[in-house]
Order: sequence, then structure tokens, then C-alpha cells
Amino acid sequence: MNARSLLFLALAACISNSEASAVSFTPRTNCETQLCENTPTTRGCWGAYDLETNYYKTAPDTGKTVEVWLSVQEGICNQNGYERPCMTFNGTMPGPPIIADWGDKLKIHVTNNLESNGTSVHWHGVHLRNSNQWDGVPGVTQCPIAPGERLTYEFKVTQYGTSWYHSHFSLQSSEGLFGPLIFNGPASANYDEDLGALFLQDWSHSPTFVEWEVKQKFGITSSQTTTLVNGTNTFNCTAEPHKNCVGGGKKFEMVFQQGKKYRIRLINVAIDSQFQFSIDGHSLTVISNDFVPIEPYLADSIILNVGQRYDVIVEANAPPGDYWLRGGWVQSCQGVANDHPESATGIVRYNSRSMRDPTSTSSLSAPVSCLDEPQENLVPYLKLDVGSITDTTVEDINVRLTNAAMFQWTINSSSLVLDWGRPTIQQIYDKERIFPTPYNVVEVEKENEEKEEWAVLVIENKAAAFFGGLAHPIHFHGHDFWILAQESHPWDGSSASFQTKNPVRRDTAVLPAHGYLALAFELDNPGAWLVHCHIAWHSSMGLALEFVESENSISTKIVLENL
Ligand SMILES: *[C@@H]1O[C@H](CO)[C@@H](O)[C@H](O)[C@H]1NC(C)=O
Ligand SMILES: *[C@@H]1O[C@H](CO)[C@@H](O)[C@H](O)[C@H]1NC(C)=O
Ligand SMILES: *[C@@H]1O[C@H](CO)[C@@H](O)[C@H](O)[C@H]1NC(C)=O
Ligand SMILES: *[C@@H]1O[C@H](CO)[C@@H](O)[C@H](O)[C@H]1NC(C)=O
Ligand SMILES: *[C@@H]1O[C@H](CO)[C@@H](O)[C@H](O)[C@H]1NC(C)=O
Ligand SMILES: [Cu+2]
Repeated sequence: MNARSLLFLALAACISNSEASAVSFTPRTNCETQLCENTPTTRGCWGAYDLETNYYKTAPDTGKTVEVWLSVQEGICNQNGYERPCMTFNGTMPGPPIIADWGDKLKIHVTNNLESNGTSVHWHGVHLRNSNQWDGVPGVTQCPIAPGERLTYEFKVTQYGTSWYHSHFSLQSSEGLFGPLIFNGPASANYDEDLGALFLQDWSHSPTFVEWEVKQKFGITSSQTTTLVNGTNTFNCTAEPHKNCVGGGKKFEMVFQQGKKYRIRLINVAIDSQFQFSIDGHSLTVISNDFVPIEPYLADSIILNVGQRYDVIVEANAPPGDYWLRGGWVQSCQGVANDHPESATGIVRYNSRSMRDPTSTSSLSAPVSCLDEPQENLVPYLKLDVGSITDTTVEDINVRLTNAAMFQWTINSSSLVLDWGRPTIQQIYDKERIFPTPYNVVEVEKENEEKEEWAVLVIENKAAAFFGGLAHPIHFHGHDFWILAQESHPWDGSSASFQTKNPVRRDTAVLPAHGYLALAFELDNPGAWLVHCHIAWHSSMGLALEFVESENSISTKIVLENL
């Protein structure tokens, strides 16, 4: 038998094996043969797997475990020349990158070295199949990790692409507790070099917990001070000198080599801002939204809402020189900057020795509304339609004032409040059949193990006046969702116009002002999964619900010793 027919046999084995695993999630194990190598000119390949692999049903099994130790700690951060107290993973913001291959296992030991706060870590967008207990949500999947304690999170990497890990305890992620989460795998366009994560972020000069007090009372004021690009920027204190303004800030810089193609993984980790990313003189080839590879498309700029990711490829094909990279704060969206959007910049250089500020300009105009990238651009590479829908939940979003005159966001009149000492999955384990009302639990049950079943969530933006004019980036835990509809006008209650043929698929999408968002997800991952607005102020003011999915299949036994 020659090498070619051996290859063919191995491929055939993989195919029949993947068909066999179409119903339940099982890794393919006997496809170790390197059939197609991932190189700068063959980025669609991934050994016996590739972009065509249905990663909701199957994944490689590398047999490899990536083990990481993280310390959650307090300190003083100087990201832009202005010192303030902050919280970090291992002393840096962004925290250290966690990088694994598709099919690896991740084992992450988190030690809480904070003085008095609890903590927890969420793996944003990661499906955590059959590992709901490691989703990192205090009050839902765990108790907070107490100061001085350590918790080990463990899960299989069944997706590939770009995300971030962040604290899910109160407002800690906005204090600096986030870092890159990168899973290597195939890509839908070729590139030479992977430059890693590039974070876009708003940043306050006073601690978020101090601002929170103000925010709750007035609902809308107190925006962030400024912006950071990958954790760094300069800040001009001349107008308002302050003893904390000690200097030392610098612009983010990237060096390009003429002719090369670079992959950049954009991530919006803001507390409440939308960004428009661009590089003067260069276009972007967009290859994925969140963890989903898409048909590549060309863009001059890309809009990122909070919690969203876009991977882009930038070709260094401009005349050698220095160029501004822009992460402009979109002023028509959430948060009114005290600073100018134009200060959210970094520098792309073709000569690493250049020290000059770029003189490049941009003719882009900022968006006037707070929406996502147009849906027609975001075509999933792996084409998947919505299947049989067995459950539909409709919820509306509103605001209210509490007796103590504090603002709260509500979902169907209920604002999410959790008891950190009584996580949802512990209640499930204890067979408490009725969940407390403020846990905002929606139960969805897969009825037939043998069949695909889907659930639908329609969220309507029904707040009055000013509040109804805000858009909300809605994030799903434990699932990607298929966007059935995302409209800027009220819902007529009909599903007739729902898009079910390979619609946009991701884990964070905007609920437009005065409009609605209809999402479908497959009931393929039992657990208690949070769904929430990723504007930290809003989720802290209760804009969240939980799906308890297939309650009888949730295996919570393993988690109990860690609760
Ligand atoms: C984080 O810090 C701890 C010590 O506090 C160290 O053991 C560990 O290797 C660091 N982790 C990373 C990912 O750098
Ligand atoms: C967490 O720490 C901040 C100060 O760093 C404090 O304002 C806040 O109340 C603490 N929250 C909890 C729940 O311990
Ligand atoms: C941004 O910072 C992260 C974390 O420090 C680093 O891994 C990454 O390479 C940086 N991004 C770029 C594009 O340089
Ligand atoms: C800083 O701000 C001052 C006054 O607002 C202005 O005169 C000065 O040019 C600014 N410096 C830089 C480097 O932009
Ligand atoms: C939320 O309220 C709407 C309108 O009153 C109702 O139709 C819907 O069933 C409610 N949803 C849930 C999950 O109770
Ligand atoms: Cu919101």
C-alpha cells in the first residue's frame, strides 16, 4: 500500500468516526495522522481536522494537558502615566496569555491573593461541555474563592480561536482582572504571523468600586476617564495636574515587516464602551467573530461591542512609514468620554527604530448608532442551520428604582440577585425544585436524548425614554447562539421573519435600542448558564438571567468538594 492510499484510509476512518459521533459529543481519537499541516499558506488545515469539522460535535483529542497557575492580586497600576489601585492576574494588565491547542485539556489553578474580596474566573465564550461547574460564576456555578484559597478549573478545549478570561466577581474585571485566552486551530484565511491578542478598553482613574456607588444612584453618569490599547496609553495631565499623574505612559506599538500578513485578535474588554478599530493606510481581512470562523471579508474598520472578538489579518502593504492604529471610542454609544476618541491610539511602524509620531490621517466616520457589524458580513464558514425548536422564552428589559433610590435593570420585572453561598448548581444537587425568584431561572429541558432540540430566547428592549435608547451587548455562557433576528424596532410577536439558514453565530451580540434580539441555541450542554448584558454596570444592576438546561442531566457531584 502506498502513502497516498494510507492517507485515504486514515481520512475515511475519521469521517466514519465523526458520523458516529453526530448525536453525542465525543472526541475523535484515532486520527492522529497529520493529514494536512497548518502552515502560512494552508491555514485551513489542522491535521486530521479542518475548518469543515463540526466543532459542536467533535474535536481532536491531543492527550495534552496545559497547566497554568494564576495569582489574583492587588497593586498599583500605571498603564498611562496615572497611578491608581488595581487588581491583576500575576501583576500585569492584561494578564498572562493562556494558550492551548484545539483538543487540549486546560488545568488552571487560581489563587486568591486579594486582601478582602472573593474572586472567580470565567472563560468567556468557552462551551465547557459537561463542565458547567467550571464556568466561574459566583452564585451560579460556584462560591467565590475566598482570600488565601485556591481553586483548580479544568476543561477540554473543544473550540478554537480568540477569547479572554476574566473575573466574574462583581466589577473586578474592570479593575484589571482579564487576560488573553487563545486556542490554536485552523483559520479561514492565510497569514504569516500571529501577533496575539489586542485589547481595547476603557479605563477609569478612580477605582471602579468607588464609581459604582455613584453609578447606582444616578444610573447614567460617571463614564470612564480614558482608553487603553492593549493595556497602555499616554495621558495628558497638563489641564488637571494630580499627584497620581506621575508620567511613564506610552502608546502601544506594533512593528510590521513589508509584505507580511499579520493575524491580530481584537477583544473589547470595556466596562461600557463600543470601539471602532482601524489602522490608517491598511485594510482588515476579518476572519472570525467570537469563536466562530467566518467567510473572510474586507473592511476599513470594525466595530466591537463589549465582550466581542474579531480576528483580523492585516497585510503590511503600505509605503513603509509610521501609522496610527485607532481604537476610537464610539461616542454615540454607551459611555460619554471625558477624553477624546482620538486619544485611543497606538502606532504601527515599519521601522522599529523610528521614534516619530505618525502623521497619518483617517477619513473614517464614526457610527451614529450602537449596533453590531452588518449581519450580511458575518457569514459562518461552517454552515449550520437552526434545527427543531422545542422551547421559546420571551423576556423584556426595563429599569426601575428601588426603595433606596438605586437603579436596577430588570428582566420581566425581576432583577438578578444571587446568594453567593447558594449557587444554582448546588440547589440542583440538593434537589431544591424551586429556585428563588431573583435567580431569574428559566428551565429548558431536552426531551428526547436521540434528537437535536433547540431553544429560542427573544429579548425585547422595552425600557422607557432615555433607558430604552441604550443598546445592550448580550452574552451567553456555555453556548454559541444563532441570531434569528436583531432589529431596532419593537417585535410583532411573530417568528415568520426569523433567519434560520446559517445565520450569524457567536456568543455576544447587541440588543439594539428600542428593538429586539432573537437567539436560538441547541440543547446540547446541560448546566446552569448565565445570560447577561456585558456592560458591567448593567449586569451588576441585575440585567441577567440563567438558563437551567436539562436539569436532570447536570452532573454536579464533582464540584461539591469545591463549593
Ligand atoms: C503567575 O505567578 C505565579 C507565582 O505567583 C507563578 O508560579 C506562575 O507561573 C505565574 N503564571 C504565569 C502564567 O505566568
Ligand atoms: C471588593 O473590594 C472593594 C475594594 O477593593 C470593595 O469596595 C468592595 O466592597 C469589595 N466587595 C466585596 C463584595 O467584598
Ligand atoms: C497585547 O498584550 C498581550 C498580553 O500582554 C500580548 O500577549 C500580546 O502579544 C499583545 N498584542 C500585540 C498585538 O502585541
Ligand atoms: C497637553 O495639554 C495641554 C493643555 O491642555 C496642551 O497645551 C499640550 O499641548 C498637551 N500636550 C500634548 C503632548 O498633547
Ligand atoms: C415575560 O413577560 C412576557 C410578557 O408579559 C410573557 O409573555 C413571558 O412569558 C414572560 N417570560 C417568562 C420567562 O416568564
Ligand atoms: Cu446593558
